[in-house]
Amino acid sequence: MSDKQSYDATRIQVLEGLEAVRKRPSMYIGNVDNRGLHHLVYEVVDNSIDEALAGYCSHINVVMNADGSVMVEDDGRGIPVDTHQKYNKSALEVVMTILHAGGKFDKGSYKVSGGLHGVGISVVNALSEWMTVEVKRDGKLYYQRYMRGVPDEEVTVIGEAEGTGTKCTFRPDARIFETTTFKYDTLTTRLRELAFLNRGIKISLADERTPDGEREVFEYSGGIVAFVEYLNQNRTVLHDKPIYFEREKEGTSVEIAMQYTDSYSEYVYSFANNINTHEGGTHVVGFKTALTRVANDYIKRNNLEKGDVKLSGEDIREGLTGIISVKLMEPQFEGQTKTKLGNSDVKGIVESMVSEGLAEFLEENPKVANAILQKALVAKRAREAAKKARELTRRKSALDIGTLPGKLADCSEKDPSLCEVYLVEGDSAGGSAKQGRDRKTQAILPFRGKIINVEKARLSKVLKNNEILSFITALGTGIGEDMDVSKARYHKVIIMTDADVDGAHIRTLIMTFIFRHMRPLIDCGYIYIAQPPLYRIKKGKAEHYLYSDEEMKKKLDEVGEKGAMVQRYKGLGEMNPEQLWETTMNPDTRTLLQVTMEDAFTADEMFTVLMGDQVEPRRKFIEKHAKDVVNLDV
Ligand code: 0RA
Repeated sequence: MSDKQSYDATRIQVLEGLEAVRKRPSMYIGNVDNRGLHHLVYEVVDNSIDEALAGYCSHINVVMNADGSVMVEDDGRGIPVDTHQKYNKSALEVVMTILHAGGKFDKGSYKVSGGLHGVGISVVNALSEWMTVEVKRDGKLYYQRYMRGVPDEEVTVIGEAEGTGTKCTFRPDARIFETTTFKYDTLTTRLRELAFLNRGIKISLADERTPDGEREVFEYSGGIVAFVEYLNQNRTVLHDKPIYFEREKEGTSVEIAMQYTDSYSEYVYSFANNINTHEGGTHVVGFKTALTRVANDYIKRNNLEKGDVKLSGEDIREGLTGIISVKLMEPQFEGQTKTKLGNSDVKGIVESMVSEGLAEFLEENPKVANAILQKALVAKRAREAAKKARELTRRKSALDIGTLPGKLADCSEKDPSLCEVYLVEGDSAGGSAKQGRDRKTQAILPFRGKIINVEKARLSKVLKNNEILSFITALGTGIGEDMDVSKARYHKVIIMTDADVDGAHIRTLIMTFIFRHMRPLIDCGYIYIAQPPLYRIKKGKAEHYLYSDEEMKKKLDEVGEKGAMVQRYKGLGEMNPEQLWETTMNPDTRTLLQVTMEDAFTADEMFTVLMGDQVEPRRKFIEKHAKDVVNLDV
């Protein structure tokens, strides 16, 4: 084959590769929604992180530009620019335009490769309206530009350069993505996480889309110890410093940081090659096994409790904040969302590290050990009490429908996927909703006033609360460990509270309970928030319902203020059944906000801060998130 022919052949291959990406982007980056959009940035940053993990890069700089593009710059070795034998063109062009070419040069270091990231920079290139790359290497500055993945021209030297590094800038293609506007807070969360997970790397982020845009630098010499301290900043800790273990064996590195607080929940997050392993895996199993065993050994050896007590894993993890981070050569990602680590040898490494390290820590710190284990023993008693209470609720609901809560007005349809239940604040609104509803598919469960704050009470106490009990019984799924989401009696649970501060508070209480004890309902997308109108304008025979102040003002300018009657709804109770149906419940005309969990850390932080007992962080949080708190789209 002549050079010319082989060049043409590779060109065709490139175009076919790019076309495949543009035709089915979701195969490469998940959905083309907001999440997929941000994955473009993570993909480019991951390449720089890989370069840092290989020991060649210390600073990554991310800038959100005014034209909607994002720049990612690092001080690594720079993408190689020499001629690639197989393709007969610059390696830089190969990395940027050929699918899965990126990582193949450089074996023997950790690569972020799983179902999520690690698809290669060429995918970002293919999905960008334009992209440019600058490489500093050998004293020269190399440059290439692409339109929808296709190079404008060959790699060119455009100047001289000091040092080495890579700078990528890209603007996502609006023909591909539903939205092309990056969110500063979304990038912040992930970049901060990466800085925690990769001790010492400096990651800067700047929002230059507005003159006074935000900027932050993330750099943690403490690594995941700092991560745990960050997660616990609004909690009351049982010991000053997080416990930290680190081990490296046959190319696999394991790090764990853990710290107990007085919280009643567990916050253990795990990562493999910087990817959040939501579904857990061998690293998590190894950790949990060792923790439970060491705790039980300690109790026995030190006679902390009479008789033969056995803590369960849950007991010893109550109030635990922990980060498990492993890095390994060939991670196997399994499970439904490919976020479960499968490598079996990791379990043993983690287990022996934690067994040895933790036993030693407890022996050396008897005061801390005592505080941790006494708390676990209390948790065990509470768990047993809660189990009894749960069995009561379960037995009740299992016997017959007669035991469904008396206040529930159920629907007649039996197929849960067609059924919805409205949780309505107050008996009077509940009454209107019962009259106004579609009886076939809509059930109404009214509840009175404030429900219990689950962030400040153990489950055994929460389960004595009547509003909560009614809700659990009506749903039919059970809660916590023995929850079975497939038993849900409704696939839409719609929280309907007044459009005021009290309403928002009550909504938060309900969502906190669901988040802590019935989270699968959120994962399944079953939780919704109703949007009742704020105003009614009546002029002559015409009536309009408005859902925000802006809408109301606009409407008044259209219809004219003269002779218009404006009513501001203070609560749901002021609407009659027909109005409530028309504005908030009629599936053809209503707006529902679906509650999603983009990121468990943000949600955790939100509920800890909003519902916990420290006042100052709450005030700050509400100030910063004033608009989100109103909408509470977690
Ligand atoms: C392949 C080989 C080498 C470095 C890189 C890729 C590399 C890629 C990216 C992407 C963003 N920043 C990057 N930094 C480096 C090793 C080159 C050598 O051996 O000098």
